[in-house]
Amino acid sequence: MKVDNDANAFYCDCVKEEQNPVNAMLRLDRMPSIWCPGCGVGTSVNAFARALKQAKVNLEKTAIVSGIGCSGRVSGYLNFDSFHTTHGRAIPFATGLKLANPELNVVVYSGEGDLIAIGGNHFIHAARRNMDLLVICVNNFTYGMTGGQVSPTSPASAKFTTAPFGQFEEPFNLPNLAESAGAVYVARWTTFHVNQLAKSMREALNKRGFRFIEVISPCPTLYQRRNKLGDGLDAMKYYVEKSVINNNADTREIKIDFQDEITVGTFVNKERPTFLESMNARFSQTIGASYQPYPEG
Ligand SMILES: Cc1ncc(C[n+]2csc(CCOP(=O)(O)OP(=O)(O)O)c2C)c(N)n1
Ligand code: SF4
Repeated sequence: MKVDNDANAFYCDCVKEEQNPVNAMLRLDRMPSIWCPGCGVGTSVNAFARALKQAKVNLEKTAIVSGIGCSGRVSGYLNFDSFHTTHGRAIPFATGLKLANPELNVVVYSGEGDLIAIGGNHFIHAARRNMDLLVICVNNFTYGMTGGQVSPTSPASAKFTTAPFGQFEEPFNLPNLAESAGAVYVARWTTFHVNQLAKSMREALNKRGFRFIEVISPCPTLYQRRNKLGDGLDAMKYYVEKSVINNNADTREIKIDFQDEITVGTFVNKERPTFLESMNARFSQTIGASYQPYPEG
């Protein structure tokens, strides 16, 4: 790795502007990132940056919101109006942003602990309302940032700092949770499926309503080491071996067991009125012609 010491930036020559098409999307002055070698969060960001480049959305009006955790650091590395909010509060913050300025494309990008444990209540209600948000959840089955505790997706029998004899609680199946709560777009990919992931992200960026993408991602430092699952490359081998692409799979059937099959694909892609469309329709109907519709973005 050749290090560029001339500029204020400290990054390897593999990320020079002319060489990498996604550099404009990133805050290179903040590189290197905090993520460990083999971590999947950065891989997901690469797919997201490519999707942003290809999506037909106004990048000037795109905002990224994340909560707390290793995945929650994504907002700090993206070259957009970005907000690093408190733990579990990315979705309510993003909801406020969207309602205050409906023209914005608001993306929430965070971990399953942040979004589904402390933030679980916000998640289900935003999906129920069909709030116009794209939510990207990096699911590494653990709380990485705080030392490898059990998370709401931790597979049964895997070990964690808080479950040294193996965890036994039923994990959430996130695509099914999102669909049941009302999401209009639901997909799951691993960090091996970078092209499919970028395509899903692009598709979801160009759609309105509550859109959810789960990214199954390695945490070699805490989850894998404790469970003797090797490094980042071993995680990729596991994803190759055990992933089954099944677009339109019934989300009730795609829970993830410890080191077992992972069903990936785009499971839901449908239309229903967003929160603001429903609000305008209801008030127009009940108040009548004097109602001035709220801008829908
Ligand atoms: C109110 C509050 N409670 C607890 C914490 C500690 N905390 C920080 S990150 C985190 C979990 C993050 O897990 P996840 O979202 O899965 O992200 P990862 O680090 O695995 O990417 C917790 C519990 C906090 N910052 N604030
Ligand atoms: S602790 Fe895990 S999730 Fe956090 S940066 Fe390291 S590998 Fe990634």
